[in-house]
Amino acid sequence: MFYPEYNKTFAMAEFQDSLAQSITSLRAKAEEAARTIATTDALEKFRIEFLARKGSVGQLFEELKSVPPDVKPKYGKLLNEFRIFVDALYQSAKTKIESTSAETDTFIDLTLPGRGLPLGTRHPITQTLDDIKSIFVSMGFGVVDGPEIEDDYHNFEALNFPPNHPARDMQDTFFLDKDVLLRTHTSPVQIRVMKERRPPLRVIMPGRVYRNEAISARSYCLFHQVEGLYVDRNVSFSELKGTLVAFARAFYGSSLKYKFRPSFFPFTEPSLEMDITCFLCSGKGCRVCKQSGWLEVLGAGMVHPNVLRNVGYDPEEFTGYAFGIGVERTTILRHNIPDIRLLFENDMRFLKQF
Ligand code: 2NL
Repeated sequence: MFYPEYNKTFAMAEFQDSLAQSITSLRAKAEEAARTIATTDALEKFRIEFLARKGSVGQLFEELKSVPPDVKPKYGKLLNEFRIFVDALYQSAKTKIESTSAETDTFIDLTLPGRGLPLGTRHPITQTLDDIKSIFVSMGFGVVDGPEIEDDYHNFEALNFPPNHPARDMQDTFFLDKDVLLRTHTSPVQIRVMKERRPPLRVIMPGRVYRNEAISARSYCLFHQVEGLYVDRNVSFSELKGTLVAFARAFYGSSLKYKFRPSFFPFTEPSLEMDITCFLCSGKGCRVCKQSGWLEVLGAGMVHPNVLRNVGYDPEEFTGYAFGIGVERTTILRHNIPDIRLLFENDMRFLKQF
């Protein structure tokens, strides 16, 4: 375009028309081109055609050089705005391509096997609990549970603990209040069950119990028990022994050797403890059985007549047996675990081994 110096007014008018026309037609062209951009190649073609130094927009800026100086700022501003507009077309086409190519260009192999989630295992205490439970359930025992927070009556008095029995001592029992405590055994559940139901009664109560003892490799302030109870007419001591032997064979193996020793519990009379031959040394004597060749596995006895009277059963009509199994002790023996505290630390390196 030529703008004669001598007629500025004419030149301005002509330039305005001409530039306005150029912008209008270029704008339509650029919009159309931008709409159809679908690939990175097309995007680059658009940039070269419109935005590069020698592109259409650049050409208009070249023309601006020959525009009379007094109108230059005005048209410069107009052109700048147009360049920003075309650049915006370019940027939005670019964003569109980038977002779609991320989806279409990434190859996803749907036939690949999924990433496996690490599987948890049952805690060794839970495994022992489940094993003990299923053996007694198969013999016809029901499973019941009850509160861990108890009162003196259910935890001690109803179980024939004399008023000044050392087990009631502050050293052994966690008291929450004068008459409120954490149960020291699961027996209070049996008291509750016997008060609610009438014989025949054949139940086990697995659960957590608490003792305020010095913590060591052998004892912890918290542990688990499975207690069992059978009350009916003519329940005998030999039936108790038969049941315990059947349990021990199922749990420790059928070739097991055992013996019963007389013992004492306030809530049973007579009372016994059951020993089995040490399965680590087969009775020869080792660290685990303290060279005795025998392992103590449970305590049991015939339910004391006072306990039966306390729950409203006539001891002349009904007899019963009861037993208690320490779950931690059983687990420690079973796996030869050196320290009871390992069972409560939840260290994955330990738990993964079971
Ligand atoms: C042990 C011994 C035992 C019982 C628990 C019991 C419960 C009632 C009545 C009579 Cl309601 N007895 N339980 C009886 C004998 C022994 O546990 O050494 N446990 C780890």
